Amino acid sequence: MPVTKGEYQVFRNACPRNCYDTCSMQTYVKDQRIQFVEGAPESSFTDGGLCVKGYSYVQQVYAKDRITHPLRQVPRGSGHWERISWDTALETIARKIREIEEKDGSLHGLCLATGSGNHGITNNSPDGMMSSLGYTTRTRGTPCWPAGIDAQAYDMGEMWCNDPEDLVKSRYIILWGVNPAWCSIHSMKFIYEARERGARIIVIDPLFTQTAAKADLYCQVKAGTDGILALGMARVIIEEGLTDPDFLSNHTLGYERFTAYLDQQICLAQVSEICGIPESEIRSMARDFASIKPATIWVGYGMQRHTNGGANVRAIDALGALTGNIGKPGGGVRYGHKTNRIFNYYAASMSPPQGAGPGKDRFINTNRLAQEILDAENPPIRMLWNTCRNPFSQDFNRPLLERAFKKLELVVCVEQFMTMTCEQADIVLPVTTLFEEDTINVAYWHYWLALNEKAIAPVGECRSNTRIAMDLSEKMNQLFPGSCTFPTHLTSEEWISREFNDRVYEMFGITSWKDLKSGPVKAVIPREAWGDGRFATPSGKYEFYSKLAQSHGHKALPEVVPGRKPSAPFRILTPHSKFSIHSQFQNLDYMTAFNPEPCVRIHPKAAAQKGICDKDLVRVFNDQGQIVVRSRLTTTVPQDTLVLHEAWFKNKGYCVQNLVDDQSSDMGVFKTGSPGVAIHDQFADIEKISPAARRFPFNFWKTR
Ligand SMILES: Nc1nc2c(c(=O)[nH]1)N[C@H]1C(S)=C(S)[C@@H](COP(=O)(O)OP(=O)(O)OC[C@H]3O[C@@H](n4cnc5c(=O)[nH]c(N)nc54)[C@H](O)[C@@H]3O)O[C@H]1N2
Ligand SMILES: Nc1nc2c(c(=O)[nH]1)N[C@H]1C(S)=C(S)[C@@H](COP(=O)(O)OP(=O)(O)OC[C@H]3O[C@@H](n4cnc5c(=O)[nH]c(N)nc54)[C@H](O)[C@@H]3O)O[C@H]1N2
Ligand SMILES: [Mo]
Repeated sequence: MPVTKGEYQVFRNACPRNCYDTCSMQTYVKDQRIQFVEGAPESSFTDGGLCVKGYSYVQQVYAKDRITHPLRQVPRGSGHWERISWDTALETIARKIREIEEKDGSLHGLCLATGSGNHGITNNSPDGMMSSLGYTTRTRGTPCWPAGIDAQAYDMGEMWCNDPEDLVKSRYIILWGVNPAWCSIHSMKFIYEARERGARIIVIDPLFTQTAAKADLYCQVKAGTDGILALGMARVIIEEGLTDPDFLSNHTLGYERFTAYLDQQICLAQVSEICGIPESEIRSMARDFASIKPATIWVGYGMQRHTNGGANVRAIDALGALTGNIGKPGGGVRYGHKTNRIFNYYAASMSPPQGAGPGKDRFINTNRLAQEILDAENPPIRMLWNTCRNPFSQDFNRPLLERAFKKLELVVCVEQFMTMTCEQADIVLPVTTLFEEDTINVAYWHYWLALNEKAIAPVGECRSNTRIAMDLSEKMNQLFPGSCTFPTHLTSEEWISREFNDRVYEMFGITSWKDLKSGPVKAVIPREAWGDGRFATPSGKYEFYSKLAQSHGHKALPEVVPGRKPSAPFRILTPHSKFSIHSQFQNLDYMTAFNPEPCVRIHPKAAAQKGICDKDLVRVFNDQGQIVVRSRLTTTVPQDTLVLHEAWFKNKGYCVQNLVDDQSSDMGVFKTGSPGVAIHDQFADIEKISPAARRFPFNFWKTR
């Protein structure tokens, strides 16, 4: 039962977005309607506050354009939608699944495309639903962080880092290619507190971000050259005798080879030239980082989205090891962690039906969805079940995706809003928001666990992912007995209970998940990441020299790997926005009021060369496609760079993926099954649209 506070019933919720902060929330309900939300005060991470997106949730739930009943579009892409019943929708889907199986003798023609729309633990049910039908095709990997995960796995055995709340103990903090002022706002208070206690804050980013604006030192590195910069710093640290000899001799492997490499290959003058940072600045950063203890580096996901992203993260890790900062309070090279992923993942793991025979799922690279659909043969992918994912907004090479979708016979999209992907679907199934279902949430950054309670009845005919899986199972078995093993009658309490085990209870110091009704709880963390000096690598040491990396086709040492060659005059960066999480939130009226229009950010000098003024209509184009958008002149971007933040602006036809291709980054296969994407190694040109051209109706969304 919820707590009653005055005229409100107060429920526990947890923001399930793919975000560092994964906020613990409280939801105030009156007359069965959400009135407002706030951050939970019990979590010292959330600390009673939400971000601008979090505060817009009430509008998201009750938005007039939310999809509240199943829809069918005939033909696909025509815009001719009709309302259908759940029964019709599920029967159409069930019959198609059976048809595929009969035609191909397997279910590999059925592909699940999941993304990061909802990270609630029971929201892994779409995976379980597929397993319960048989052996299907699945997307594997993640666009967020794969290259960096592998890099840390080669160096230390796995990705793991200190509690972000321990940032307050740091005395020197490098925020390297990360923008917490926008992407992890709750971390900022720990950074500010560290500064109040005397820490210096350094930001290394090609863009002068809002985080950079708060720093003591901003270092405008050229994109993709972070590895070289780190190796330059390493050379200074070694030359000036600022290493930690105890840590190096007791806990590392390959130090001699690493120093030999630096001696032979790394020259500071060249480093300075390549990275665009003065030699004196590289020296003083290296000295300060090595001598002010404890020092820490937060490596962002933005900086590893390059063809050499993994190699660059390895070079940065090396700085933490050289100076013995790894394993110390307030120290370490922070990237993320998965230590709390110890749930049962019951909703995700079902057995195939009897008679599915021996078989295996077929996996495709999640970061190359379009190409993988086009390439899949014997059997081809015939049906796509798309959930928690908006590929037409978020996936790479949009023109190719349009081609790939033409190959599909049936597209089902489980969604809240009429997204660009729904526009390319045959059937849209309306899904609940976090306030309309029960689940539990943990983060990949902080160490809190929170309950998410159903605060209101589902809006309209919306159903949760798990409920949809149960209902499809029931329909399958009704039409084709024994064809699906997914449970059909579990209560949400049962779904949650089945995710817990003794290890989870021990980690979070609770005896029942129901304890979470009184508030979120934090994992009991015995020591800092790698605090005992034992690493999970083959040697048990920090490996400057990794044979494992070498056996996977990479350099054994964190060597310089050149970036992708430019194919057009400007680099385009498409990072994350303050006002959206990917394709979510920017579509709401509340957010449009803050951030009405998309734009391309360009340096005034570059703009002058192109005859572009502020707010001009411009065309950004490359070999793959184009975007028409207004310009914004700003000195926060380098002269050779254009910035277009990723987001879905409803009705504006804006889609950065017209320009971004699916080039893989160097690492990711080892730990996540697929390489990452070089999202920031993209190039384009820009031109002003002449007044004459503007007289013709301009099709914003059509690629060329
Ligand atoms: N150019 C460029 N592209 C990028 C990136 C970039 O930086 N630049 N970043 C990449 C990264 S790191 C990521 S993680 C991806 C994110 O890409 P996606 O995973 O596609 O992310 P979202 O747009 O957040 O969510 C997808 C959809 O899930 C829906 N949704 C929300 N809640 C639920 C629910 O409970 N159930 C269901 N079924 N659906 C729900 C939302 O309405 C939304 O349409 O984008 C990647 N793409
Ligand atoms: N508000 C908001 N918060 C979010 C998200 C969101 O969409 N909106 N998305 C969530 C998700 S799924 C993720 S993966 C995280 C991402 O969190 P972050 O990693 O913080 O976010 P990004 O904006 O992808 O990239 C951060 C910075 O990397 C910089 N960068 C790009 N290339 C380079 C380079 O070569 N070198 C260096 N040094 N810097 C470079 C970009 O300029 C950018 O400022 O945030 C999460 N939080
Ligand atoms: Mo992400």
